[in-house]
Amino acid sequence: MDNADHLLMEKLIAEMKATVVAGKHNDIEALVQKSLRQGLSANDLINDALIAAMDVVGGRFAKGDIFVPEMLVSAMTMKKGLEIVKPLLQKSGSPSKGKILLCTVKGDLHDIGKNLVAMMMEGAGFEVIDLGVDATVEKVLQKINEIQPDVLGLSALLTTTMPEMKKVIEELNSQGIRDRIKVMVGGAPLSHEFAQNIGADAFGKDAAEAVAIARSLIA
Ligand code: B1M
Repeated sequence: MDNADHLLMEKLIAEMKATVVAGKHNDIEALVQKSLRQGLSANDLINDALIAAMDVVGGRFAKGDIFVPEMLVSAMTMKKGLEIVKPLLQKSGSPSKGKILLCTVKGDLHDIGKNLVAMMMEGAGFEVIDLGVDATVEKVLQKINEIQPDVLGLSALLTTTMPEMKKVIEELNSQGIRDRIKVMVGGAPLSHEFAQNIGADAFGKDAAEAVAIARSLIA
């Protein structure tokens, strides 16, 4: 890539980031398609434009500069962008590398990060069963008993919903099935230490790390 290409990529990334921050959901698809046509990689697009934009949005929300409706429109804009990148992350035809049950825990409606993890997992050849958001302990356990996944992936973005993860693990213990399944947790407010404290097998910092961890947990 020469200097002119590099500058063009930076300009496109900045434009996409600004579009998500401003919540211009009608503009994002064309911009993402244009960036991919120009040779921007799906990974750079996701990390440097889409995720980076949500960090800006979160910062503005925390300062009280914007409110939930604005945050929601930005999230919708990011999702539209992700949908276009999704096929590029997905491989098909190869046998499943393992079964992953994913969800966002009870009380928590944040699903962008979880969806990204799901896309990357599918792209890496895992079969992903997504229980969605606001998943109660009962719903998670019922699904585990039904489909017998290799890994349970729990996501939380709110400090107030993190304790739900511990409740799921406690329930796995009390049903005597904890040793049959690996548990990975993730989400911005979590840490390795938290994962260890609640008895999870692993903490995934981001979607790429989540894939690497799933591989090692299943191996
Ligand atoms: Co909310 N929100 N939100 N929000 N929101 C946060 C999380 C917040 C940090 C904003 C802030 O104050 N700066 C704050 C939480 C504070 C706290 O708990 N300490 C917050 C709040 C307070 C709230 C409400 C309470 C606001 C209100 O109503 N007053 C409310 C709660 C609703 C609820 O859940 N019950 C709320 C609502 C919303 C929206 C609905 C408007 C929207 C969500 C839309 C949606 O997801 N469909 C929203 C958004 C968009 C955000 C921010 C701005 C962005 C989150 C995001 O999508 N990030 C967020 C601020 C921030 O995080 N910067 C914020 C991009 C995403 C790709 O990253 O989810 O971290 P992330 O996922 C990463 C990694 O964490 C990891 O991989 C992903 C990819 O790299 N990962 C995993 C995630 N899950 C994983 C699982 C794994 C492994 C890795 O293994 C299983």
